[in-house]
Amino acid sequence: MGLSMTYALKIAALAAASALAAASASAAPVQWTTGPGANGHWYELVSSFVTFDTALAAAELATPIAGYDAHLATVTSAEENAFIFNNVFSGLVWFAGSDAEVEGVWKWVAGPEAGTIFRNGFVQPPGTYANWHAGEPNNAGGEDALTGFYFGGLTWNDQCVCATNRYVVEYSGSGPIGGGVPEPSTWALMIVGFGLAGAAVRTGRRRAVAEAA
Ligand SMILES: [Ca+2]
Ligand SMILES: [Ca+2]
Ligand SMILES: [Ca+2]
Repeated sequence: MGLSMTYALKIAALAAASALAAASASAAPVQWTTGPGANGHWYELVSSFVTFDTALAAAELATPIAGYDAHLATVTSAEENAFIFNNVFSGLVWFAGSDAEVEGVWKWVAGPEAGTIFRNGFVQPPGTYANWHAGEPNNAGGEDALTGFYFGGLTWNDQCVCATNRYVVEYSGSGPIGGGVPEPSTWALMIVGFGLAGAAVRTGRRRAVAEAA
């Protein structure tokens, strides 16, 4: 999550995410258990068309699978990219990459890899993976969010955060439950806390009205 994302946008994204949680259509999660790079993570396509920020927030709110915490998918190897393409969805989806914080500096913004830079200007940092389509990312008209499989194959594109796409939730064993807490979870929890406080205030008001009546 970029620091540039305003609090108001976060609240709007979370509100949309909460609404989505009730209405989203998703395929059954698929676990990656065999083949090179298999990590035991679960992957799930959510077929609702949502903005990047909503996908990021909604993925964080997905119910963990057996202790594997949920986040918008991070794709950190060719094998993981191919696994998702072949077993989860081969069409256009959001992944948890963003250069909203610093233009041209692409980071993973969810999951255990949150904060890892996978493209720095025109340089791919050693040990990282990316699969940009030729000529991408091009920031055409201002594009700060990562989409996979945009061009019909395995390659990636940068797209406006305002676009609406399906997305892939990844359930990773080393997420917030087992490791550090990514920033999006922190604010999601904070906003849930505010929501509860608001509900308490509303209940109090109703009580006051009832007592006055
Ligand atoms: Ca991953
Ligand atoms: Ca950009
Ligand atoms: Ca682009």
